[in-house]
Amino acid sequence: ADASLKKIAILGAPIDIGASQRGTLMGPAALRTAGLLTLLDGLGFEVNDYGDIAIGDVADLADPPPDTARHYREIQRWSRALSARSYELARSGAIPIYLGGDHTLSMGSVNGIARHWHESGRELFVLWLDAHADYNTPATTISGNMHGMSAAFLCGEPGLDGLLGGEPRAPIEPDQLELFGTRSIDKLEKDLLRERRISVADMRQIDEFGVGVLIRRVIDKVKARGGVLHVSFDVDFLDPSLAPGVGTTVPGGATYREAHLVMEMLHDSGLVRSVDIVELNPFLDERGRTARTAVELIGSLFGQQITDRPTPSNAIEPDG
Ligand code: 4U7
Ligand code: MN
Ligand code: MN
Ligand code: MN
Repeated sequence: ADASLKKIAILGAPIDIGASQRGTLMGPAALRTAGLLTLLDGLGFEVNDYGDIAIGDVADLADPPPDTARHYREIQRWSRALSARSYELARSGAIPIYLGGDHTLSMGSVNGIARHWHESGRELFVLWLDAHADYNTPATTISGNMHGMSAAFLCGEPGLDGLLGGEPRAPIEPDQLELFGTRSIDKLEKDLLRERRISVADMRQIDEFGVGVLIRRVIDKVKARGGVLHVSFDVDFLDPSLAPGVGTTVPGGATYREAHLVMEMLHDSGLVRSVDIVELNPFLDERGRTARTAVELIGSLFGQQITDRPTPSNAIEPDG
């Protein structure tokens, strides 16, 4: 087994201007307070916490900001810094876990990771656990909030072309994106998803077939193509009764056990190489419940089990 796979790199990104509700900037601190590092350490990982990324020394670019992308300039700074850092972290062989921050974090984190896997000749698949599709562009958005544009940006949709400046952009193909847990899509967003034939495991499908069947389908697809997986976990994937600490709650989300099963099966797949935890808003949380739930789920993603089955699938597999 590849020893570097037992290394986890934690990086916080206290961004909150991508959303309309302020407060996700406290997310990294809340996730640490809820015991994320101790938990991963206890699961046998060598955990390095690189603190929160700073954007103070990132110079502003001069490209014209789209007028329907709010706080474009600030998000540009975060995205450029994150992409560069994320590329380095992915290259080190460790498993990066990014602590948000709102979902604009992924524009930087996933771009850097995608660049790395592109250079390594492996396909990167992105599993988007989220109530929303985040497939708006400056041309389709109703709110102008950039956290609703990150998946579209990563698939190379037009409208934010200058966002990364000189930082190399590494778009994924629409068939490398897997939306999961979706239950709120805007009208123009829906049209675009259909046009691009993006795979969507929405809540209706989850009700009908169960998360087990649907997540197995994703795992099998990634395995068949020799790819690796990035998990972009928007906490609003979870039902609001279980995760009140988010700004954009949508009823009818994943239950406690559905979410854990997803994470457990992903762990057993051995495919996960990087993770975002985004949209946790501690200002809206109830006594840390949402933060603790998110941390428990990351535990399942990294091998926490009810019984410790001594099966071969019980470990992250070395690169094939
Ligand atoms: B999140 C929305 F209009 N689609 O674009 C938009 F409903 O990262 C929501 O998934 C986006 O939380 C939600 O503003 C972004 C809205
Ligand atoms: Mn999201
Ligand atoms: Mn969401
Ligand atoms: Mn949100």
